[in-house]
Amino acid sequence: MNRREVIGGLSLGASALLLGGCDKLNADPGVRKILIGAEGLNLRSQRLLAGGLAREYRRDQMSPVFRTNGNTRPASATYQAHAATNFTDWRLVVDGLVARPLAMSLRDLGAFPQRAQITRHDCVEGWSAIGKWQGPVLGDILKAAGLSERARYIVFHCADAFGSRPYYESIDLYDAFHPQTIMALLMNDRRLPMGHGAPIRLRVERQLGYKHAKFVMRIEARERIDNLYDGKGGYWEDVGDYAWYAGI
Ligand SMILES: Nc1nc2c(c(=O)[nH]1)N[C@H]1C(S)=C(S)[C@@H](COP(=O)(O)O)O[C@H]1N2
Ligand SMILES: [Mo]
Repeated sequence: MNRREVIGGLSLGASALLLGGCDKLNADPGVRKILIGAEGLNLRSQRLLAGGLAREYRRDQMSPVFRTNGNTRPASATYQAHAATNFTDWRLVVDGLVARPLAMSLRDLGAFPQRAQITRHDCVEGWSAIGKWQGPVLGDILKAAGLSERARYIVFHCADAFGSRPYYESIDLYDAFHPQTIMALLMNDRRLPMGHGAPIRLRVERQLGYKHAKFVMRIEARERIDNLYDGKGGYWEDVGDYAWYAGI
């Protein structure tokens, strides 16, 4: 059986599994309101009709060149010091509405089961590239931290900024616990290069490129995002009026 058939066969099962895993979420009146009501046709049609999984590709379909976009070298002195020491003393913080705040080294992150996926990245500026990403599943990290019942959003705080505005992004729990939502440590089988977000970046495969936060330093579980920065849930959402739910 080739990879494509495996993925094709998986998609029904995985979306059933996903729905199973989301029973608790669906039972939450707030989440039900988001899924059914307020967020617009794109979110609803993607989630109810698309069958759940982003397409995965074969090795021979990988792009020979995967360009970088946005910031490629965070200016912060702290970040640069970590980069100079191969992120040995760097820690990924997981905090906010969690029972057990975490500060994880690259080794800790490597100890989670690692998921690999070859997917297509689509930038809103009109380019795409197919690459391989590997790292722990975000849901496993959130389970390790013990997400509070009050948490509705997962926010990714990045090391870089445009001027005085730090880059950040956010997703809801449906995408946070999606089986293809991973924190990538490897790109195309190598440690994530700085330009692509070293040491770790988000892959949230059914959304556009700007949601895939690079240089993630801190993952924060929150009840609300309307009281963070300009309240739209992400850097480009705040400054460029980009959609918060950027379904492909
Ligand atoms: N921290 C951070 N994450 C970011 C960006 C950025 O500038 N800073 N740019 C976004 C955009 S618009 C795209 S298309 C992708 C580009 O990822 P790449 O550089 O690996 O191609 O990262 C996204 N994540
Ligand atoms: Mo982008």
